[in-house]
Amino acid sequence: MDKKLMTIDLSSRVLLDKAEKDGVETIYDRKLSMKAQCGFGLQGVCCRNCAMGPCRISAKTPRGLCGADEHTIVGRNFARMCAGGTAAHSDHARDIAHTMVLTSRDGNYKIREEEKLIALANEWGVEIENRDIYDIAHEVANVALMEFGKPFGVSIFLKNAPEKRQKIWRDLGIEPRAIDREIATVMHSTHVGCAADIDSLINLSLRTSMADGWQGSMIGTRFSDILFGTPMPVETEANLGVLEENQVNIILHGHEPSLSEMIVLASQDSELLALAKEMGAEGINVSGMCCTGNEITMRHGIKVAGDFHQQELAVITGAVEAMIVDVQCIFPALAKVADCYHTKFITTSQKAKITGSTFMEFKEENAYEDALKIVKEAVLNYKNRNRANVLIPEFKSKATVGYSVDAIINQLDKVVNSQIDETGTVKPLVDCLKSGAIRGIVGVVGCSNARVPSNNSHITVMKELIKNDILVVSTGCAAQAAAKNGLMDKEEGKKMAGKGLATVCKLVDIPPVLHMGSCVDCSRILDVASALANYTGLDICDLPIAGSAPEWMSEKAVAIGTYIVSSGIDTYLGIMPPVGGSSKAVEILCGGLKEQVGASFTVNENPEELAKIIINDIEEKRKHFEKVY
Ligand code: NFS
Repeated sequence: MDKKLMTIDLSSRVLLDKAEKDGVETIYDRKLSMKAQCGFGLQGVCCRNCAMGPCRISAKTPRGLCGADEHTIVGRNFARMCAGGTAAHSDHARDIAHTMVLTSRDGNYKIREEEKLIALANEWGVEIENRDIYDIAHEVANVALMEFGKPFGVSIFLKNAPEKRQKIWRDLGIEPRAIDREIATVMHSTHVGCAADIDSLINLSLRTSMADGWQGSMIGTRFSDILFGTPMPVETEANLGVLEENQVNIILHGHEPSLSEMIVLASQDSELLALAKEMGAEGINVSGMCCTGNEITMRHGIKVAGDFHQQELAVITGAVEAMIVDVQCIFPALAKVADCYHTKFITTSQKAKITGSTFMEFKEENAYEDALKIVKEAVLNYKNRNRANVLIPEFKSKATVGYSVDAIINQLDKVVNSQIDETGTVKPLVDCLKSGAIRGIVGVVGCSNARVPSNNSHITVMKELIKNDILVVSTGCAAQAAAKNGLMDKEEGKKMAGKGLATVCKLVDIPPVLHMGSCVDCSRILDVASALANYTGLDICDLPIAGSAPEWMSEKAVAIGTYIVSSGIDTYLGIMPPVGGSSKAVEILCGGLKEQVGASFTVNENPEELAKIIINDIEEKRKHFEKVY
């Protein structure tokens, strides 16, 4: 297979040629040499949960040594994926909550959104009268930290959901209690000799994933906004063409804004800028990758260098002085690629040390100093760049990003006659849905997966949806694919949208695909869905909305998909999860759940077909919506 057909991204294609010339291996080479993948693993019927195994289920061996059948094994593996994803998102949130504990008037981290903090304090019953804002912040952080291990009660956020939804969760027993507890329960229940009932294993998977969406991720997003600012529309550019020929290029890759915010700040330090000049550079150019890229582009318009599949290619440009990472979605392969160029691959977190990288620990307690040291390392490295071996592809696209829920409501207010109607609500959006100008809203989210050509499914699905007047909201690497392909450019994007959606985009002044942030910010999508449901008095499952992850790959994505479905939003996957070995698991996830939570999964690996199914289902949902509202 021609390697260049494994991605539709033009920058990536240029750099794959360069990689070949430079003799550097990338994910695409590894994918080609991997050839056939393990069928048992793909089907989810391999159990490694005890050392009598691994046991693999086949027609000849229908049970593992303990007697576990394919349903039990698939169910256990699925539950563990949900727990892994929930752990990653929530541990990120925990770090942000700890960062809030460190805030002070003269410290590294400050409260940027006092109003948002006060609102949360009120929601949580934290005393605000006659108190210093930082005292309030610390107490609010403590309440959030208790969500990880509180011994009694359920997630503090559930009450924001429509009441009908809350009742469904209560009746099914999937209200998440404490985040760590749900993860521990799944690890316990999937230990040898515990749960061996597919219904119960899926029920546990739902509850754990709910601890991600309706607990951990909500803390992550709310606290990041309070600490670093609520995103508002801002212009940016996306793709590897954002690297600068004559500047120190720093790429921030990973997830937590506590590091990336400090690096952005440090890169503006006057002494470091002077040092960059001394090294012969015109300045310091910071850009982002993966979800850290999303966090900083949403809040500051920092340019997006690329997505998950472009991390090695960024180094292969030969123009990157430092790739600075914290946690999650970082290829260990970066160490070897960086070795072939002058790039410093700098790991910063004890949670994600990588052999062959330069480890420079970033501690929130010492944040700015640590960030200065790291940026200095990059600046000093500029002189080592081999100018003869630099290739920065020219491709980049304009994008408007920064659509937090607050930002969306602000935009909607533009069409409200404030003398007659209330501002600050989702009413205009409901009116658009009701009139049919917008047929529905779909969250297209998630990763890039080398099982399909990079970005192709994302772009195919999104283009099809907007052409059919469906507004798309996006997070994660899907959002980066959209940004790179002009779908978040207000002018270019509108041309690709159907008439109804294009008109709305013009009136409200938005692109047809809205960047809502990182994967943790899928919690913003839950907030929009709840706001629409609460405004209309309907349950979330009654609205013409859907979720889709056309190229998902991570455990985090499994947890997201599962909490989105649990929230009553049908979810459409472009990659089959490893559950195919259990007919019962497939039946429940892709059917039975509908009766329980009002939504289920649909899988189709052909993106054109996937888009068609979503559009048809949205139209079906509209029939019901038009009747009940
Ligand atoms: Ni989400 Fe972000 Fe990208 Fe996938 Fe990775 S960066 S948390 S997991 S690959 S979208």
